[in-house]
Amino acid sequence: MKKFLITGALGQIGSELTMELRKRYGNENVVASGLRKEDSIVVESGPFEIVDIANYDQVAEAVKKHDIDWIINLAAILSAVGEQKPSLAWEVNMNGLFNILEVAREHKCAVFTPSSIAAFGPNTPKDDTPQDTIQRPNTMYGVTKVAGELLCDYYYEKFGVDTRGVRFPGLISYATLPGGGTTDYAVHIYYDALQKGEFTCPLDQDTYMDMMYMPDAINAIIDLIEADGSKLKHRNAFNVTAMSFNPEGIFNSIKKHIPDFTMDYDVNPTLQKIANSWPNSLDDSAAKEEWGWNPQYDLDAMTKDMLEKLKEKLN
Ligand code: NAD
Ligand code: AKB
Repeated sequence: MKKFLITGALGQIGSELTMELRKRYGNENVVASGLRKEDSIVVESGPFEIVDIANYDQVAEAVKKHDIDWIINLAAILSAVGEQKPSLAWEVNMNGLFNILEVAREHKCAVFTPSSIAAFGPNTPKDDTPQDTIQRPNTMYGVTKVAGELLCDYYYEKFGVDTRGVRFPGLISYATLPGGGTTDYAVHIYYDALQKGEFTCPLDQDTYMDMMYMPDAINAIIDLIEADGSKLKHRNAFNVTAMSFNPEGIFNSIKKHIPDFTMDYDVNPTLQKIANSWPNSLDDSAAKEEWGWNPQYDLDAMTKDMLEKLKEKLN
């Protein structure tokens, strides 16, 4: 049985991935980790370690103690926070990733680490953005993501570390709030629709971005980890997407369930600049061809499920 170490396990993806992996591989085989212990089912349901990925020794200790086969590196600083704290973003996203890869090389672990649509930039083709294309991002988060893709490729080519990753779009979920990104509005809009009946959107109405519902993101990670490595050509940077919409699109989808819901705009220039530099929609054919990527949720299916689950959670 494989043993996993998940870094950043209390975050938006980690809190759900940990539970799904524990279901499939057994609680004892999935070690969650984070900067501190919190009241969470993730901490209570299986092994948990304090691991700051910027601290090489903490990463190495956790890997040795639990005899880890796979490190799933979800610890990161996201785009909006990264623009406020660029040196922290570099420290965690680059030096932290370097530590993960070094420990993986020494202890013969495989590594999954996600990239993002942020790895693209203003001169990347915006529509049907190809798998292999221009990547000149203009955010610190984007710089660390494109450099991270290259670093993971390097560790595979040079040292044979089995590195894998996807370029996630904005992820929408109800279990854990997002950690400070540009796509977060597409989560907050559901909370405000249910709790206030109105939402003020920080991005303008023409802003299209790729998005995905969390169950598809969790399946993407597990499917890629379980894929036959010999069939993978784009190991660390697979474009994956499930839908592309602008604020009007998600608003109209919610309005089908909450007819009185209203939305206005108060554009945040920092977020808008970031969003404008990202693609409108990705071409994810390489992921489909190389490991069978096949998302299940479109916008309306996601909205229906999000509203149902969030209503239960908020009651
Ligand atoms: P998140 O912000 O919700 O969670 C990240 C976690 O990392 C947090 O719990 C934070 O406390 C922790 N962390 C921060 N610094 C750390 C450090 N030095 N050591 C250990 N832990 C640290 O992020 P997420 O949304 O779960 O994202 C996980 C990964 O997926 C990141 O690499 C992110 O770039 C990528 N990604 C996420 C999205 C999305 O929409 N959520 C989209 C594209 C890519
Ligand atoms: C962000 O907005 O920073 C993230 C991402 C798309 O990487 N959600």
